[in-house]
Amino acid sequence: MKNYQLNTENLSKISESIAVPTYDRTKVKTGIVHVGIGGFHRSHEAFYTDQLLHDPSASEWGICGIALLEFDTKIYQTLKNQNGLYTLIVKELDGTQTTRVIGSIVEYLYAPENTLAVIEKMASPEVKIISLTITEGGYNYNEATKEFDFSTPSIQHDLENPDAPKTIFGYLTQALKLRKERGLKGCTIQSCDNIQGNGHMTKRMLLSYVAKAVPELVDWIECHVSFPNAMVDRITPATAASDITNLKETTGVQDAWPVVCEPFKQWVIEDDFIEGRPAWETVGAQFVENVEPYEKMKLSLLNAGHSVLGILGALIGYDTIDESVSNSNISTFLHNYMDIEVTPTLGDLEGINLKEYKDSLIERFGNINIKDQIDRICSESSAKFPIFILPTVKAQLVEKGSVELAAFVVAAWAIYSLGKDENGKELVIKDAMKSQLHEKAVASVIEPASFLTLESIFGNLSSSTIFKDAFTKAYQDITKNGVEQSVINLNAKN
Ligand code: CS2
Repeated sequence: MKNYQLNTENLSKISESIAVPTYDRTKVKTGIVHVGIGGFHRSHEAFYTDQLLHDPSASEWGICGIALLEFDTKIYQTLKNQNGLYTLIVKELDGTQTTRVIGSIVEYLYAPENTLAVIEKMASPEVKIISLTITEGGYNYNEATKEFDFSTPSIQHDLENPDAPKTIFGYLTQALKLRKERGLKGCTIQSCDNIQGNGHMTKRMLLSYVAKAVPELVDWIECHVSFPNAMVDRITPATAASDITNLKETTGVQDAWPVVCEPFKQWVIEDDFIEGRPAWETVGAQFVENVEPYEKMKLSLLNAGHSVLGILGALIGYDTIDESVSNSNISTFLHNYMDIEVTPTLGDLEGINLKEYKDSLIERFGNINIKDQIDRICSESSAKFPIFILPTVKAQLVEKGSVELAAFVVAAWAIYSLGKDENGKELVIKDAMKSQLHEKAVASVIEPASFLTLESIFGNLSSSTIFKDAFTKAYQDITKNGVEQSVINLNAKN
């Protein structure tokens, strides 16, 4: 088989082996600027938008992908070499794969070397939406103070150097300031991150920053910028080297960074786009008045489920989520956690069959073709637990419901943070708070509840005797019996 480097020039040859965009990409204008062009954006919003662009009337909704951080240089170079094109490989449950080239990213910019171009692009009149996947930790929210964290060095840098920003807050502020000064319209800032009320969070954090950086811009933003909430979903593991090789061997396409994902996808969005929006509903997105119940369901079942499987699985010594869920003791524990502790907190979910949703999650987690890395799931747990797991604990404490299973997962996380699995193997911990977590984990060996004093994660949860006692008991059980035997003991009780 002849090999072709993925780029515009080779697209018609490539179309002989896999599906490619059939719309004229040269006619597509940039209506969306997206910050954070990692795997998830490319399996989700860029995929939906690619489907949409096949309708010629949608041609004003192309995407300009922004690589914001120095860390993003590789994805920027890849997209640049491939004219924004990349391959999406959907891995079905039965092992078959659907592969297609996605063409919706029509421009790309590397912010560290092109700051002004990025600000100009965000301020450009044809851009109606600035969307974000900047990760849960990217919003700079501090759980202890419940406020924007001004102590972060990069935020300090942006306040002192407004023309040379490094953070998303500095960039958005400069771009919106330009829009105001030039008498242009506002735009929609659309978060695609896993945060409850992600639009509200984006607005609150941005306005906190702006109130300090350019106070006179606050009112303008209130009137001219909208921040819809959205629930986003598609499991997208990190691309493995074997995905790149297989793609080349089976299709002849040479793509330096294809994206792999599961077949399931969901995007539920509040219809609040101040300067208009693409008709994403024609390609499967749902627009609703209030997305909150969907977000809550997804974050506290799917994302929390991931963290449960990830942390417990990591300690046992597993590498992937499917390995973890295929251990029936662990999957029974997860089922119990979902039924006993999460479900009572979800309220009325009109039109959703929760039992089916939970069963479908276990099936999705078990997709052996996805091989979602436990390292990916456990990374940045300090930003994930406060969003995925702790809200359930707080709601259960108010209602005097059980918190035993959540406490068990938090205790497992404390032990995980010591840095070794139960077989003594080193764990790869990627977390912005890695050293603080480790410090408290070491203190917990003597006094387990020390871990809960990490206020920027747990807030005042350590003042709950019920939670503290459940956590301490779980910690001691795991230390004495190991994760799996402790899970078996808990399962026998439920
Ligand atoms: C995962 C998510 O990062 C995580 O911990 O739970 O990336 C998850 O795979 C996506 O939100 C699925 O939609």
